[in-house]
Amino acid sequence: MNSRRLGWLGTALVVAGVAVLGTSSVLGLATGASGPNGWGGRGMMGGAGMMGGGWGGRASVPGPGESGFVAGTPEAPRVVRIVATPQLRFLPDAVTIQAGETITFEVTTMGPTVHEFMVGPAADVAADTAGTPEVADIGMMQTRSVTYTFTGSGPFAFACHAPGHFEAGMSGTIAIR
Ligand SMILES: [Cu+2]
Repeated sequence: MNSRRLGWLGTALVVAGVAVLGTSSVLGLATGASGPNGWGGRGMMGGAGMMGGGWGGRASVPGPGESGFVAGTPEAPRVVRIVATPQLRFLPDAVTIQAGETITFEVTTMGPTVHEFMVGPAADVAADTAGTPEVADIGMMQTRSVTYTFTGSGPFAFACHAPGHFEAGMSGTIAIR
């Protein structure tokens, strides 16, 4: 086996590893999102390894109606983690908040498609209005965060405005409990 072949094999193994990692992470998120303790820290990720101590190993924070819920404030925002997928979807695509809460959205891109994350009044989010809070250029396995205070009764929403993504359905809803 020559060195060129070894190089190819190495690349293939890395790609396979990312694919497995991505699948298990998304499954873990989908499963844990329904429980009060979240999905972090107990799954296959183990909080270390390839993620380098990133979002994979951290516990999520209870939301409204879940035991241990603490409303986010400007001084101590509540953290909501969202995965952006190559299928042009957010997981989860529905987030529940308490009126007036301050939330820090930590958005991680899973897969090679670069995403954006905009949050605010639903009409502004739908129209991609300039000045609406947003993080852009979230590359594969990168996490970017944006903090927003939900003042008023809404409606609020979030969306990705990378070309074609919103039109393909890459958006999410905010429910006020
Ligand atoms: Cu996107």
